[in-house]
Amino acid sequence: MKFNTKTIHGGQVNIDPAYGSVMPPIYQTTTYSQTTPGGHKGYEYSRSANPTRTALENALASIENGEFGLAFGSGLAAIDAVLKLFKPGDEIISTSDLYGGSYRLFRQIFEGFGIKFHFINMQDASNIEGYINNNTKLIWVETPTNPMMNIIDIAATSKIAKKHNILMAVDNTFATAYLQQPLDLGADIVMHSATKYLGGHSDVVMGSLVVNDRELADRLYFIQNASGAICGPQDSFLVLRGIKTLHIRMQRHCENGEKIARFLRTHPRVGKVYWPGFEDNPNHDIAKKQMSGFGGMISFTTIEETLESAVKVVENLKVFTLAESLGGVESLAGHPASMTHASIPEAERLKTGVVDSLIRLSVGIEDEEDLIEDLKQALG
Ligand code: P1T
Repeated sequence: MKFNTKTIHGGQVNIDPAYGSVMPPIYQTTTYSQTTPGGHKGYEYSRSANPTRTALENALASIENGEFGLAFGSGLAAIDAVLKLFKPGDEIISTSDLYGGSYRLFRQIFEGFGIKFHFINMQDASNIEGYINNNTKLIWVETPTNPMMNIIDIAATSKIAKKHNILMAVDNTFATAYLQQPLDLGADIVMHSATKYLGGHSDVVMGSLVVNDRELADRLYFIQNASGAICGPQDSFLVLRGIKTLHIRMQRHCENGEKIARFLRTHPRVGKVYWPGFEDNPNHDIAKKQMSGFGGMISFTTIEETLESAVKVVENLKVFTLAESLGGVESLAGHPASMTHASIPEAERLKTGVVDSLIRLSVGIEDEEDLIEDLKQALG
């Protein structure tokens, strides 16, 4: 089955054996009757499994070309489940430029439990090996990174991980399975904040993991059930519905993203523009190799390079909404230094380029002319 068909049908066999409903029923139930202790139809308690969540988990696995999908109450809950695979003394290598909440979870929760993190620049994959030792258990890759849009070579990184027998996880939130399929490139775990493009309508907070290895899936399922950070049936239904239009939304996000990136680059009040589709972007070749498009996320700085100038621009936007999050049909603008990445110490975020004048755009699927007009008036 090809990708566009998969978004609509993937994993969705016999979705409603009772009445043949085309959309999966929302099984709004916590529990399931048993004829005798243990005598049930595969479902006993909705933390352990729920049929609507199963339908979603199968769809998630299908679009990522994976075997096993797991859905969680948020993206961070999904990352939290991955990190619970490890124990004190274990070491994890992560991209240094990543979502502020992931950084906070690593540093302020799991470091306290004795896991050591190395935050490094992975744009040159040969940087990674210097940080590997006998305790290294995971390479955590976000690509494109949030918010600097750096691209990490997934295939090259997975080769290093395999050579040293280390797990590799990719946060695929920005690209989605439409643009990039990390498991096919050698990753062991693909993670999503499904809150973003998978849900696609800014109305659900959710996370997901997809893996191919049964033993790894069993361990993650054990954690999902034992720790309990699952999502509910209504939200499962909504994200399943979102996935059905992922391909057409992403196509439009990419088209609008390109128009806006190229517009910003020519604007006299704009400083740097970060978008992997520019031919002279240092990561462009890798982006072209591993992605089928460049997505709808763009970051840029103001020419004045001041906090005040960036704040003025985001306050003046009218079609773009100033808000956290991304990946919905509507365009959003954010100020990473004070919003999504405020939990990263200033010195750390400045090292990765998250300066006070940086603005991040999640380009929606509105008419591009309206988005460009809005940016023009806000920058002017
Ligand atoms: O918000 P949540 O569903 O828990 O997902 C966390 C997360 C993980 N990974 C990436 C790449 C993300 O961008 C996020 C969430 N990010 C935002 C809310 C944001 O505005 O960047």
